Amino acid sequence: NANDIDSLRLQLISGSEKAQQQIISQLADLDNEGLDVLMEFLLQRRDYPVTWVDGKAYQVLYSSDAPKAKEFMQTNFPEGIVPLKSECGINYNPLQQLLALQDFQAADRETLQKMCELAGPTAVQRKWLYFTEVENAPVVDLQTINNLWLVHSEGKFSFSVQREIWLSLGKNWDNFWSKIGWKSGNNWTRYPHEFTWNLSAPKGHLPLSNQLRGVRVMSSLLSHPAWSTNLE
Ligand code: UYC
Repeated sequence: NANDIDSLRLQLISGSEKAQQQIISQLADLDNEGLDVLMEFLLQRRDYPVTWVDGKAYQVLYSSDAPKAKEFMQTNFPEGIVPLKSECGINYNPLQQLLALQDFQAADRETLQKMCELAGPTAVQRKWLYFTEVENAPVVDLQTINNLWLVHSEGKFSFSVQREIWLSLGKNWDNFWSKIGWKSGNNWTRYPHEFTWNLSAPKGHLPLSNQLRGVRVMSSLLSHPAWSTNLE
């Protein structure tokens, strides 16, 4: 009823992230009135830096069949809520859409594809990266890819999350692999079926970087200036 909705609306605006997360799920189950509150919430927050709480609200509306939610999204957020900035004219909207749908496996493929596009046509053909190509990747584009993952994974997945964990472990690769679920004991996690393609995965589990050719690419990626440059 109206009172409950009002109380949820207030808690959504003022609660902790944890509370906001739960309220968004509750609102999602309420259909119409819940969607109204989520739409109002997204509009109110559009002038502030985007967080994963916005991402969760966005995902509920994005997946809704309600015509008014569809119209609202088309009018206000046709390209999602993360600014899709690129220095080299790359279109990140397909990645945005896969992440909004929580299709993490397809989003992971798309991410590798985009990273190769960033590196140029020879990398696109090769389908993997040299560490020098990663070093030269533009800060803006890496930040866009990273923000998309972060915002649409409740803050769980992204290169910057992986970097934080890696640094917290003193850059010890073996401890890092087991922490993010890429290795168990002496065994590498096998691609693709042994990876966890949803939010029940360990923090930093995605996006993947194949280690077949060594750690150098991932080392360059996690050391990239993108993670310590503030463009705003
Ligand atoms: N794979 O094991 N991986 C592939 C990972 C390794 C291997 C792709 C991650 C270890 C082969 C992705 C891990 C290893 C192929 C990942 C992992 C290995 C392949 C698809 C845990 C053997 C086919 C994209 C660290 C012991 C390669 C791509 C080919 C593919 C990811 C084998 C995303 C995170 C050392 C044989 N693995 N990979 O890069 O050329 O091809 O067809 O890391």
